[in-house]
Amino acid sequence: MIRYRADVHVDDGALKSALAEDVRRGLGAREKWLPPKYFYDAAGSALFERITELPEYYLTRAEQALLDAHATAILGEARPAEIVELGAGSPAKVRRLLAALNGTGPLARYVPVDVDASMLGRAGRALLGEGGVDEVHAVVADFERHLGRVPPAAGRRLVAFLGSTLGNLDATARHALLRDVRSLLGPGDHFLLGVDLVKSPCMLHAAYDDAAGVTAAFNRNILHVINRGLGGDFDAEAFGHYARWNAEEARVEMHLVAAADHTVCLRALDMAVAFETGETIWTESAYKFTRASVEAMLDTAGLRLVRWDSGGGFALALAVPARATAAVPHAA
Ligand code: SAH
Ligand code: AVI
Repeated sequence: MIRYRADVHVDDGALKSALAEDVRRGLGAREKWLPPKYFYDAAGSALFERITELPEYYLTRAEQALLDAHATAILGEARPAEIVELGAGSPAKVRRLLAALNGTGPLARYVPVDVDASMLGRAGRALLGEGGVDEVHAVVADFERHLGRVPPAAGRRLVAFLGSTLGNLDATARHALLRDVRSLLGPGDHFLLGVDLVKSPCMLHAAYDDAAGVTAAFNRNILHVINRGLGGDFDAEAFGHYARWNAEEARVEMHLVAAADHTVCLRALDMAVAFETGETIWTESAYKFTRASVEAMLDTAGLRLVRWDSGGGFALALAVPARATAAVPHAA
């Protein structure tokens, strides 16, 4: 029996053409920007793993503590036969969910979905070796475009989207993604969402501008990804790292700031990009939430909050598909 399989919907070619389109649009704009999904090549994923261990980056520890404290109760409610994990990254968090299945036997199937293939193979095989799951069906895909390609459910399903990665999308993209998640769920299925909460600006700023400079290296990695993918000549060290809390929009904004006037060439696009001193590329937003904002966001996507566990400035929200509203009969 095949216990590990991977479906690749984003191969090198597809990634390159999406990167070309996004970079042309983002760096061609008056206010330059890049989509944060391009942080995550093998080097970017390794840098993110280092971020999760930084003293300032409380998010991962807070979420793991919530999983340790509440996974048994959450899984008792969801009773999944399979877990689909969006933006899975390392297996650290699903391991905590699997550990909480004690007594009910191994999970029938784990379906990690991630745009970076480098983590998925290693993580999947490690989990199979540990015996907590019978089958791993990895999906190398963009969760904003390819959720329709997640294989049909193999039993009661729990879709998990942890780490507050949903917060890296703006409101329109979040809504579209949650609608797609809704369509992955049938009656009895559940959605587990990890969200970072609004808190002190000082804590937020430190989490995205750590003293050791690991977040700065993670931010600059997007320029290395562009150099490799599009024949660029970015000097990543010619850009500073800048993070700021925008209270009005409830988001941390991450930018790369040009240290001097200069021009960058992107050979594959036949494109020259001019930078003035102090000009920025907006590389990421990390939206922060409240219970009310999460409930409202789920509600508009047809999902109903059934459980809320919070602590350490983070929260786990468990939701189910909302019942379709009964059609209002037409007047005779
Ligand atoms: N879930 C892990 C990892 C979070 S890092 C945790 O909570 O610690 C964000 C992960 O999402 C990375 O593994 C990255 O490769 C993935 N990712 C980011 N944008 C994505 C996209 N558009 N489609 C699929 N995966 C994406
Ligand atoms: C993956 N994502 C939730 C991280 C975050 O906190 O927004 C990515 C990150 N960016 C800077 N540090 C970590």
